[in-house]
Amino acid sequence: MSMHSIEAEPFPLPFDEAATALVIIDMQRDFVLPGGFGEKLGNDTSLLLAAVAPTQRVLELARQKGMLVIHTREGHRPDLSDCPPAKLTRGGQTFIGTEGPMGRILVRGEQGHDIIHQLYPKAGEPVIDKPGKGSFHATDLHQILLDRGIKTLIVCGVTLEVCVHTTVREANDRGYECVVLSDCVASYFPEFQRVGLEMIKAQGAIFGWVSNSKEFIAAMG
Ligand code: C5J
Repeated sequence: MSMHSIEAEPFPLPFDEAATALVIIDMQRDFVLPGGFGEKLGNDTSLLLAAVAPTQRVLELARQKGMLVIHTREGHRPDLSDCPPAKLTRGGQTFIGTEGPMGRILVRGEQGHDIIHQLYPKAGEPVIDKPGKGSFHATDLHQILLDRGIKTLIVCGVTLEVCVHTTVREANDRGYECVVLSDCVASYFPEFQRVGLEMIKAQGAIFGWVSNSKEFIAAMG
């Protein structure tokens, strides 16, 4: 056991380093880089790029400390058989599976589906390929966390109000304590970023805690 306490809102959270995992959600080229799916939907990807450097610092420390690091990717089989038909035509347009500047959009194995080089997984770090927004739906994430005795999740990634929120809400229901690092998560919508963080920590940590990369690094000593 190696206990720490992180300054967080709504109150500091003690955590055992050996029972804590860093979860980095969907830092994929299609979402984060200009020319990907996110930009094709009309979004400003620079808002997401801002989360990369702080997440790199957190990732580097987690690796140094030998913490479990988990990466997720949203995407689908090349034949799209795991993609609900409704998801294909959201917003009245078809994006998923069509040819984009970085290969077929959100299709596994394509360049755009993979993780940006700055946060690229190292050998031995589990990569969870998920067809949904949440990281538990139709994946083996819960089993991996159970097997390692994980109790606390330090959460980074994009987008805050979609895949990060869905994951944290589900994780909270499964009994994990989640700390979302505010500078390591991002949304295409500044208002959603602000309100999304408020929602997590509301009502005495209704489904998690909010802190930041500096506090995580300080807590780890
Ligand atoms: C979205 C995600 N926003 N990773 N995916 O569609 O949040």
